[in-house]
Amino acid sequence: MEADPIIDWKLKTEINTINIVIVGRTGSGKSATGNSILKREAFLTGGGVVAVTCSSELRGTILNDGRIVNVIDTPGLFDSSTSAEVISEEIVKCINLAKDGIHVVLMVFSLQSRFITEEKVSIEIMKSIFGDKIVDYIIIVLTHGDFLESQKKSLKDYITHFPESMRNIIQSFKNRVIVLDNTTKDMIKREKQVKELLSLVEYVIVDNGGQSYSNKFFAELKEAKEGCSKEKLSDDVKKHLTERVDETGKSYMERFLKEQVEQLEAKLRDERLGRESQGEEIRKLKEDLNVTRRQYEEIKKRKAKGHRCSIL
Ligand SMILES: Nc1nc2c(ncn2[C@@H]2O[C@H](COP(=O)(O)OP(=O)(O)O)[C@@H](O)[C@H]2O)c(=O)[nH]1
Ligand SMILES: [Mg+2]
Repeated sequence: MEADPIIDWKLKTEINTINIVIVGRTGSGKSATGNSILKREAFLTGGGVVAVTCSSELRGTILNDGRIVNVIDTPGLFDSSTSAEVISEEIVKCINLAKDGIHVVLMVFSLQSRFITEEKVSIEIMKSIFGDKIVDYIIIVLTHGDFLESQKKSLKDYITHFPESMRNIIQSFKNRVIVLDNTTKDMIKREKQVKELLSLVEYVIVDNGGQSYSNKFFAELKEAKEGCSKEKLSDDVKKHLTERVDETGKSYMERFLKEQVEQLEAKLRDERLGRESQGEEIRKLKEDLNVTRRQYEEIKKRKAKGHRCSIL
């Protein structure tokens, strides 16, 4: 018998607890995004030493319809200084915190960020850890939407300045990308943004048939290690994850940095040739190129010395 699509939809969304994990670089606006969802200052924000989230934390709220939304805020897993061990440790912690599994991953990028190599690698790392299927659970959250407004630009216009691979990422998530302004004092706007985000969350849950992510991943690992204690299992998972993160981090980071150096060099050449190019534009490009070149040289050196990857 064919399922009635309306009943189907209702059944699929009838989960009582929704677990959302927020990942991204330090300062991208993860904690502020968590606070926007929960409508209170549940997580410390600021990006300063005191306000940086050191370890994954879970805070929850109850929606009008009685469902619970849990938000798990994480430290800067995709920062250049975060080691593969810390990433693995935090991922295991997140999965333990999300008892009913992870329903949605919010991958937070700041629209004000200029160096986005780490951001590109972060998607690859997520895929390498959880498998390609994780992509179906990811919503891209672009914070600092106020910056876009102040520039009077649409997202489409704005991202034309992003490196091609980052543009491709945003385009590939097309209907799962949301722009947020976490600082707005306009209550109507705040309400509208959260509603929009939660309907995207709902869309992802429905799209995944109401199945949470970690259940499958951990069930598989558990099966393989039957008979082990929980601590031993966690240790095994951490070890496995550390190796995956380390491997992917090294190879992707090198590839992406090389790609970015080439793109910036080409752009700089074009800007120099173009009559309409501004001095400021060229200065920024040169600055970006120098930073990216340094990062590229650094990662090549580390790789040659056989160091563990601390860049994601
Ligand atoms: N203007 C603006 N600032 C934001 C926005 N989201 C976050 N911030 C600020 O960016 C800084 C870092 O945010 P935080 O949430 O602590 O980043 P985290 O390290 O990723 O958790 C804080 O000063 C926030 O107030 C936004 O949408 N617009
Ligand atoms: Mg934080």
